[in-house]
Amino acid sequence: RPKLSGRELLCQLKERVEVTTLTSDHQPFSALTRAPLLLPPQQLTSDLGPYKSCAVVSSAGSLRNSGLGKEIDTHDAVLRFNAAPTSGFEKDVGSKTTVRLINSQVMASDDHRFLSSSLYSSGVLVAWDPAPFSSNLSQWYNHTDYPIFNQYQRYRRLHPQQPFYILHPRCEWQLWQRIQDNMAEPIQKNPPSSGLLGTILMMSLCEVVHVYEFLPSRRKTPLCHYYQRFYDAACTFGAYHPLLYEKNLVKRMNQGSDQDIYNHGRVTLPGFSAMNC
Ligand code: NCC
Repeated sequence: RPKLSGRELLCQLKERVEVTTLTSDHQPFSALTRAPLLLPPQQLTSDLGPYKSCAVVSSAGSLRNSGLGKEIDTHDAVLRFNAAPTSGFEKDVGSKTTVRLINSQVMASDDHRFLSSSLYSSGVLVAWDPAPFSSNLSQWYNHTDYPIFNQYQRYRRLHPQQPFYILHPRCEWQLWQRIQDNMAEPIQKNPPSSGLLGTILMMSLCEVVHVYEFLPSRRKTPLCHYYQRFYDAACTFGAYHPLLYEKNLVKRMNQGSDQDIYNHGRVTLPGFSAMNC
């Protein structure tokens, strides 16, 4: 199979990955009339943006001492992940949060105090759960990895004003397929990491997307997260998620320079609206 150029890869993403979120009229959720999930009536992409310039801030330990905070905050919208804080780390990661993408493990585990912690109360929330490959929504609804729907419903009741979406699981596997089809070897059948999902999400909302420390800079470190004293190289290279393959794909699509990666951990990708395919 011929290796696709960066441009061709970008067009494949635009054409074959649908960034959609669940809405209240989707089956089986629309049938839950007695205890509604409180899903939004509209898609994330019709409620939010479009933005000119966006930042996706990975949670990597290599953000520590990066001094990237000011630059990150100049973007029109900033996406962060899971329990990644800004408070106390502004110099390195900035303080603006427009969207927070969270996995269902964060929503369900007691340590994260998802329902009560103020960490989650700013910006738009988007949740996702590793859905079984090629399952329909009803099959997934009955066998989620973590209790995403229960927690979603509880959070929505406590914070009815905060916009909160759930990513359609089809998006995970369409993205996974793009990775697999562009790699020479079989990759693990687990969904892509929040990092790549968030990048695609911003590509559907923004003209240009800057991803920080997804491809590690010269500050590369076994420190897992910039906000925790926990060391594991698997955070950067992957175990459950096909993270190394995700990074390979992003490297091929990067429109910025290799020096930008090395010095700033910065990758530049065009948004879908700015691409001619
Ligand atoms: O670690 P996590 O991701 O929250 O990081 C968000 C995204 O940043 C990129 N990253 C992170 C650390 C690092 N050293 N290098 C990186 O490139 C990755 O793209 C990552 O997706 C997740 O994807 O949701 C993940 O979540 C954690 C964990 O559930 C949450 O942090 C909550 O504690 C997972 N860790 C475990 O399950 C133990 C992680 O595998 C993936």
